[in-house]
Amino acid sequence: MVYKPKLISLCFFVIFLTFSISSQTSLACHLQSYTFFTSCTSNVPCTYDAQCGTGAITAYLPRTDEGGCVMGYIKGRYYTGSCGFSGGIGYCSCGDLTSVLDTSPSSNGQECERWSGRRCDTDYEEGNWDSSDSKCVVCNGKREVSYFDCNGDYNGDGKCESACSNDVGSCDDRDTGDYCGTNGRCTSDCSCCEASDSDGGKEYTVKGTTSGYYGGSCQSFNDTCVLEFGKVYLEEYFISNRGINSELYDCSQRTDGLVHCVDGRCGCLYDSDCPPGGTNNLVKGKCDSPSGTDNPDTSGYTYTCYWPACTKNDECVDNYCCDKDPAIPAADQGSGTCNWGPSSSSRIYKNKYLCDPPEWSSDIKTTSNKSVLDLIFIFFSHFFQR
Ligand SMILES: [Ca+2]
Ligand SMILES: [Ca+2]
Ligand SMILES: [Ca+2]
Ligand SMILES: [Ca+2]
Repeated sequence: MVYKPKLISLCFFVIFLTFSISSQTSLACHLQSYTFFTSCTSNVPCTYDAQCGTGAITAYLPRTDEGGCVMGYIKGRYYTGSCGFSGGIGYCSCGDLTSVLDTSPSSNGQECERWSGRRCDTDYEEGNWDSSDSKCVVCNGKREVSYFDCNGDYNGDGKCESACSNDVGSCDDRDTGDYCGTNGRCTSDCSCCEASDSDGGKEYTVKGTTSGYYGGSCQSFNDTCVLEFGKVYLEEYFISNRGINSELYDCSQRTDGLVHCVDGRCGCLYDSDCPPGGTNNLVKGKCDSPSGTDNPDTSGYTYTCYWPACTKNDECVDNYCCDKDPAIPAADQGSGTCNWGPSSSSRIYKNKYLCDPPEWSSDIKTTSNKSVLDLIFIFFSHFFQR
């Protein structure tokens, strides 16, 4: 007798528990389908629901049941509309614009939701659908920080995620420094930094601009002259491993006359820096620079050697002569090349002298000297004859 009420209570509890468990399995969180409309007009006569709106679609809403979990994917915002009867006459009644769901995802970045908890509404979480990894991710800026499903919450990989931002492009599911695009690497800001070098790499005679990944961001550097260890070097930038790299280059080891670092490249400063060039490699080089001979054909200073046609003998290397030297009679002048050197005796002018054959002037000199002597001789011989 004493224990009877407790026994009854226990029986009721067991019955309640059994009912509770069975109702939870049969009434677990789920998505219920409804008809929605893109537009809806209230208070118009109707006989059935579809007359109240246009653009009817089937979509879902979470049903609040006794626990469990369900995932939904935002389809858009639509109206509910229903035909309600009062006194035998139907009138349309429209609901508010409502976010409705699909049961499966359809696009990258689509908003995804999880409904769970005691009545499917105590634990709500939302994220973005990552279609490449098939998961609902939680974003921090352009990166995935975590993801979730009905089995739990997980740490994200922290990588750039196109489901989080439209700016991620080819860096989706990649981290800072990872390869992307055709010749790029991802920056810390999740953009793909493509590498390029205007002078094609290590071109020491051209001032180049190199752009690409450097230290987590996209940067650009110009080849430049730097003072290091008491000497001026060329700091040459180039692309390496899809990023920017650089080296110090000593222009003075060159043999083409471009022996100084000038304005981000190897160049000449003085005419003496330039080796012989031009026709037959016999023309002395000139440097288009303030300390050299400015080349009027190029505006400003290019700090490069050039070899114009010669106009006089000293513009040719030692022991060679210019066929346009002013000492040559105009009728015999050439187009301005250095020749008539000892290595080509057949080309010595008139086959007699180097650069200054007597035919150019000595005949005239001899004639004038002789006439003066003649006058003196004539003058004195005049006295002796007396
Ligand atoms: Ca992704
Ligand atoms: Ca370069
Ligand atoms: Ca260069
Ligand atoms: Ca110039």
